[in-house]
Order: sequence, then C-alpha cells, then structure tokens
Amino acid sequence: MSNIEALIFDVDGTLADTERDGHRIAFNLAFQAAGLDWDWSIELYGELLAVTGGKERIRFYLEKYNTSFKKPADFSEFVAGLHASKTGFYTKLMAQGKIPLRPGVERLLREARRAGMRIAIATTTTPENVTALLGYTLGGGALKWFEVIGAGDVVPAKKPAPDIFNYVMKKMNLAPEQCVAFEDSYNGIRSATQAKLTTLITTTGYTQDDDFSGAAIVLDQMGEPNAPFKVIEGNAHGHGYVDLAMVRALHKAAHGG
Ligand code: XBP
Ligand code: MG
Repeated sequence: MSNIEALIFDVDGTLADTERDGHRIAFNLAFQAAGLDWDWSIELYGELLAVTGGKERIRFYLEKYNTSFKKPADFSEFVAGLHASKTGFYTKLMAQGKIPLRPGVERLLREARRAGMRIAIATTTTPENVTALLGYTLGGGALKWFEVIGAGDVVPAKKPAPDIFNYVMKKMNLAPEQCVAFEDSYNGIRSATQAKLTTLITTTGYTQDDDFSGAAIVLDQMGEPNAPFKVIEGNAHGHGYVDLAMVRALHKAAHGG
C-alpha cells in the first residue's frame, strides 16, 4: 500500500461555505448591473448547483428556468461578460471577509504543512475566486502552500468529470492511491471517485441530501478538538475531528490495510 503524499481539496463548499451567500449573491449583483431582472433565490440556486461552473450554470438557467429570454446574437460573449462581472462582485465580497473557512480547515492545512504533506486544489471555480478566498482568510502567503491550484477552465470538462483531479495529480506526478481528496457535493464525489481517489466528504446545507456513494466517509464538517464532527456515514476509526491520523486511517482502510 502507498503512503499518502498529498491532500487535494475542493474549494466551494469544502474549504468555505461560499455558494449561498457568496457565489449566488455575486451572480444576482451581476444580473442587476447588466439590467437583467433575473433573481436566483436560495431555493432556485440549490437546483442550479446541479451544473458546475458559473458560465455553464447561466446557460443551464436559461435552458431550463428562463426559456423566454431572447438570447443576443453574440450569446457566448454575453455569458462570458456576465460571468466576468460576477467574478468581480465575488472577489469584492470575499474582501469583506464575511465568508470564513469551515471549521477544522485551517487546522488541517497547517498540520499537513508541518508534516511535509503536499497539498493542492481541484475546483471548478475561477482562479481569481480561489486567490481571493485564500488571501482574505489565510493571508496572501497561503497561496504558496498549494503546490498546484487546478481551477476553472484549465480543463474543458468540469466536475463531475474526473479531469480536474487527474490534471492536478499529473502535475504533481502522483497516482490516485498516493492522494486523498476532500469534497462536499454529488458532482465532487463523482469527479473524485472517477479519478479513483479516496474521498472524505463534509456536507453543506445544499449538499446534505446528496448521494455520496463511493466516499470513504461522510461528515457534517471537519470539526475541531472541542467541537467534534457528526458522522453521517462511514467509520471514523475513533476520531472526533479530521486530522492527519484520521486521514491516514481512512486511506489505509480504503486500500485494504
Ligand atoms: C463550484 C462551482 C463553481 C462555483 C462558481 O463547484 O460549481 O461553479 O459555484 O464559480 P466545486 P464560477 O466546489 O465542485 O468546484 O462562477 O467561478 O464558475
Ligand atoms: Mg464543492
């Protein structure tokens, strides 16, 4: 059995609960600024999350929920412009510091660094959004903690396709059995399991009812020593918060150890 060499983290929902009060708000601000009367409610946004990627999500909305909208001739440019505006609003929201990292995330990242464990990111969100989130929560220097930041359009097929995890592992010259992935959603677990990764899930309000078949464990959060996680499915091997010892135990169990 291989040792774990790297931890690969999803961003939205996993490092921080960004969708409802970050991305959704930024989309609505961009719609307003463009003079559109579209308004993505909390509930509708939960349905739109079926499709990953902001540009893809806007197209999905128009195909399924707003079919009467007359698309402009330069539709791709229109979507790209709207999405660029959304990224601007999103990064400004991050600068306000209202979206913290989820419990246990900073502790685990720091423990991994101390232990010499390699860390990376595999996300469908736009690179600027990752820079903004990490910069405003951990400080600008934290970007360098991550050996590879695989984000956005760097691969053509976003999650649930495995491409972004495969891209990150290839850049790190690692095989799936040398890594553990951290995810929060159905599209995330599909992506990670198709990339053959052992995957730890922490759910969010939007993803708590998702199907997480294939996950090594499903938790409500990573937890802290004084505020343990709840196990939704799986064996926590006696641990109450996610640390490297627990990640190693999950990896060992997944690889028949
Ligand atoms: C995140 C996404 C992203 C964000 C929006 O999924 O689906 O599209 O919602 O970001 P995951 P952009 O957590 O699985 O990576 O608008 O920049 O695409
Ligand atoms: Mg996610």
